[in-house]
Amino acid sequence: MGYPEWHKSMSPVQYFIHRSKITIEVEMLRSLLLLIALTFSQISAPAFAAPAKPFNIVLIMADDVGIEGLGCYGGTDYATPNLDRLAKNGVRFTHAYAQPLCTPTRLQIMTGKYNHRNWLYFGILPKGEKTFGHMMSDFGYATCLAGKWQLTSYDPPDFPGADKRRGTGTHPSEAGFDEYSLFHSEETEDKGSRYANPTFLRNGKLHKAVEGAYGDDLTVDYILDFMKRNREKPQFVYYPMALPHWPMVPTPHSKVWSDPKRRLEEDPKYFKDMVEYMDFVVGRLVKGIEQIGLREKTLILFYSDNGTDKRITSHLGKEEVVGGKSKVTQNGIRVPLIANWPGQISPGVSGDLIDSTDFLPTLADLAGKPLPKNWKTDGVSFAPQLFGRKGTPRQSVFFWYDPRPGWDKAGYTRQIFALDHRYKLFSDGRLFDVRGVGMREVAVDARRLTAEAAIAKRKLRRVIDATMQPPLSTTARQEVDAYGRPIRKK
Ligand SMILES: [Ca+2]
Repeated sequence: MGYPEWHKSMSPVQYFIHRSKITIEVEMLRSLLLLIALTFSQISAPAFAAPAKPFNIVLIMADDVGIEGLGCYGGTDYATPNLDRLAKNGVRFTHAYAQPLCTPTRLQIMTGKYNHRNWLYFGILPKGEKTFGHMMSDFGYATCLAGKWQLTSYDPPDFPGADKRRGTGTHPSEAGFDEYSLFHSEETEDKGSRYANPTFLRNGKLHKAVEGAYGDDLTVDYILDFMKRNREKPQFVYYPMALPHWPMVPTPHSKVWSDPKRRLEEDPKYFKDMVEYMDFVVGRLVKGIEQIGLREKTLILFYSDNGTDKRITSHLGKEEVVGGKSKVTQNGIRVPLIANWPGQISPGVSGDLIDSTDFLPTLADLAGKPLPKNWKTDGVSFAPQLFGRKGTPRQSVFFWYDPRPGWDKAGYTRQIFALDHRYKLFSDGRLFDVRGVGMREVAVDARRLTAEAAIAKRKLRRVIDATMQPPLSTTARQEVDAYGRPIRKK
């Protein structure tokens, strides 16, 4: 029988009694919960006492890897010793979620808002949006943004309607960070390689096809140099890494790397090398922070922006998991989240629900500051849970997912849904049982709901209705196709 792994100390019967009590409590307290956790609320004071001395926060976000990519989550195909060590000595979250694609998650993590608030186009962070970079800079942190961007411009020039969207996003220089070094910083057709012989924009200077270098190696070097130079200040580093996103190409640890002509050779077989190199660069960053004497002052978070590439099949224990990137199923949205800070964070595993809007209020809590005046977030801080406290865990996570308009997005439709530890409800009424470990999802027959399923359905319906209240972006108010043309629904 599957039941969540953080309840493994209970028998299934105890677990169901426990869940039933929670369900009743949720029902009784729904008004309060909606008020404090589920609505678009403004938080005016910190709910959490951060450690007294300011410290550094390094937020690493991998590009396209679900929980099955990491050994510490039960993945069996890739060696990830560095991440496994961070998890073993830190807190590993079993129920962290992300949107199924890059831009939707990147908007949420940087602005603390669900996509229906500020979504315009794929590959665009709307100009003028305030990010956690602005917030942490205002709090007095030295701020560094390094890795992949893809939020200034996306559509190729010949894509219908592209002239309305190209270059309308936020340039890295406007994103709220003191310094940046980024792949895909401007037009897509100029982006070059993210891996071997990388192209990147560093503080306004474009470096094109740097022969012999490898993207994430340069990024880690840059971050360590930034941290060394700013060692006297509290620092916030956001590292949206390039790995292990397509194209599947060799890494410096691949055998064929010794032949420079083969370094951009594409083959899905290189995915294993890429996941393992992702782990290696995380290890190199952690070791580098140790070597510059900042490890005791540095909290490290590791997260991923969406599930694994659909071309890749991996294993989670004995379960075969086909990569679910772009899909709204567990294999598309269930991602790793690890927090590690030696001497400050006690080892543990948390089953609390987390989503990408939660990082911004968590960072504010960690900085010991209230959110800036008039800043509204959909997120809920998980800072208390990092330090062994109960906090105010979410009772559900919400998704407004529609990656249109944008190049290559014709196959997508709008999906609005909410889920908890047991059920997932779409706005159109489809209900799924997601109870248990792994990627399980089973459609529930709406004509034969158990009492528990009926209560959960009502609860998740209220979450969707409450979260969908304004403000809404123009794209959320009027559904459009991949080319930005309004869709008239009958
Ligand atoms: Ca991604």
